[in-house]
Order: sequence, then structure tokens, then C-alpha cells
Amino acid sequence: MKTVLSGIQPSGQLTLGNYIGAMKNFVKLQHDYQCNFMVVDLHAITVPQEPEALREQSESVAALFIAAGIDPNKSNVYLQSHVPPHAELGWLLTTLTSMGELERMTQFKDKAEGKDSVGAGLFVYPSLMAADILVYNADLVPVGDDQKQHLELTRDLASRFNHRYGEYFTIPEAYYPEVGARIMSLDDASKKMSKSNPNPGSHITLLDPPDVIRKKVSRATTDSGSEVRYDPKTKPEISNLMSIYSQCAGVPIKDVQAKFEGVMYGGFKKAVAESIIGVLEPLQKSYEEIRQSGQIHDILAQGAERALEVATRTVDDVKERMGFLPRKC
Ligand code: ATP
Ligand code: LTN
Repeated sequence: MKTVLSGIQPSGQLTLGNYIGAMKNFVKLQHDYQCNFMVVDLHAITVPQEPEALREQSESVAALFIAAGIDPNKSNVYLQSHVPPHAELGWLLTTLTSMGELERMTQFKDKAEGKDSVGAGLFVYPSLMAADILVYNADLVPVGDDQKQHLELTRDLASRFNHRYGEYFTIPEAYYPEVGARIMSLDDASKKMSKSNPNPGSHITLLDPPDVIRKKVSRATTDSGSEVRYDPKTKPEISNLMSIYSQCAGVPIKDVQAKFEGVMYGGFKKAVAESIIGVLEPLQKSYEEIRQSGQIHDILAQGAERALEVATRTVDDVKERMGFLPRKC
């Protein structure tokens, strides 16, 4: 069975962008692949986090994975920090990564912009992400399209290692949703919807109550026209709402336009909000049940234990190939 790996940072409340870009595909792929879905807490600390908030958000993201429909008996759901081989392989891979490659990463440039000082962890973040993927020899990585550059680097590092030390790593493929690979901010369609945007109106979180969702969608910026037409270049705001509707209502994007022909923006926005609520209401209900059941710690322990077995083997193999002396037990 082929392997899937993906991760989401516990750096804030998950957004509809995280759901459409990544989680929805996690749920879809779990039936046909051996899946590993991680809360990437080691990545989250590449920007400052409050310890208490980090603990709460890590548990919350794990519970959202389950609430979205991931079956923890089929897939491994765990925290990155509970599987130390990630960090160890991450270090080994930094020695194969060039400064130039890291300097070109747009996520680094965006997150470092305007800051007086940034941690070195933010810079070497992509080598750790490569380790996350390669440590399971993952075939497929479901992500939003903002991760394209990181995936390319991962593929380059796998090839570089194979070239230098002999064929070992699988070269992974990215897996993007057909529609909604980049959901845009509700207040500015030139920026991606992001959980760390300080303006709450810019994003819908997976735990927003229905009234908040209705308000945020009704206030989303739109052009001055009135036609619900899919054209991301000239109508980026309406096209973004159409992508959201397509993914939440399960209507192919080509049919969304026909469905809303002659409908004004106000009416269309109402339908968008209801389609989001239709997805998030059941998810929120099951989220509450999981949090209250207290099961999440056992699920995470079981996921980490299974992941650790595979990851430890990979790091042992990699170290042997790189010339490390084995530890005598
Ligand atoms: P942050 O704002 O803290 O950097 P983020 O919201 O970008 O975080 P991540 O944890 O970095 O979220 O991303 C988790 C997954 O969600 C990744 O696969 C990413 O590509 C996807 N994703 C994030 N935002 C969007 C978006 N707006 N549209 C589609 N996919 C997205
Ligand atoms: N870099 C990703 C999160 C992430 C990830 C991964 C995604 C860390 N490790 C491994 C897929 C596979 C992000 O910022 N969205």
C-alpha cells in the first residue's frame, strides 16, 4: 500500500483554507493509502508561540482531524514532537540543503518580512518538512498550492541523497485539490486565507459559529459588478467565493455559474455562507464530542507509536548510508 503524509501547524485556529486545501483530501485519501497525519508542532515554534496556547491548539488540531472524518484506527494521527526521528532526519537533511535554496523560499521571505530578527528555525523549516515526508518514504503529500516550492525542495533533497548515498528515498508527489488549492482572504483576494492573519474578518475558522460565518461572508469584499462569474483574473473575490461554494456544496465549479445566473451578490453570499455552515456544523458537533471524551491523548499515543517504528528504521538506514558508526546495544 502506498503512503501518504501531511501536516498542519498548530499556530492558531484552523481555517476554511486549511480544510479545503488539505484536510478534505486527507479524509478522501485515507481509504486507499497508509496515511500519516501530523500536527506539526515543531514547525509551529519557528515563529513565537505561547506555551499554553501551543498545548491547547495542538490538541485542538488533532481533534479537528478526527472531527473532519479521519479514522484514527486506519490512519496515524499524532504530534510531530512525539516522533523524534523527524527532528533527527531534519538535521541530517539540513547538511544537504544549500543556503541559496532556503533563501529562495517565498514562505520564509513572507514570514521574515519586516521583522527585526527571525529565528534560524524559520530559515531551515523546509529541511524539517522534507524530513517529515521522507522519513516514511511517502508517495503522496496532500497540501494547498502554497506548499509547491517546499515539495519541490523535498524532491530535490531526496534525489540528492539518492545520488550521493545510493537509491533509498521515494520521490514524493504533491496532491492538490482541483478547486480551492489556494483559498484567498475574504478582505483581500490577493492574499491567501491564513490562520495567522490578525484580522478575524479575513478568514473563517473551523470553529466559527453560524452567525459569525454569515457575517464574515456578507462582509467579504467583492467587485462593483453584479455577475456571479468564475474568472480569477478579473473577478478574484467572486471566484474565490465560488470555489468555496463548489467545495462546500459539492457542486462542480462549472455548474456554480449556471446555478447563480441572474442572482445578485447578496443572494449568492447567503448561499455561500449556508454551504459553509452545512459542512462546519456537523464537524463542530463531533469536535465537541471528541474533546469531551478525553480520547485524544490515547489516539495520539497510538499514532505516534506506530509512526515511530517506521521513522526509526528510516533514520537508522540513512545514518548507516551517511557513514555513522552504529550504536552497539
Ligand atoms: P500560517 O498562517 O500559520 O502560516 P496556514 O494557515 O498557512 O498557517 P498551515 O498549517 O501552514 O496553515 O497549512 C496547513 C495546510 O493547509 C497546508 O497544506 C497548506 O497548503 C494548506 N492551506 C493553508 N492555507 C490555505 C489556503 N488559504 N488555501 C488552501 N490551502 C491552504
Ligand atoms: N509546511 C507546511 C506544514 C507541514 C507539512 C509537512 C505539510 C510541515 N510538514 C509535511 C505537508 C507535509 C505548511 O506550512 N503548511
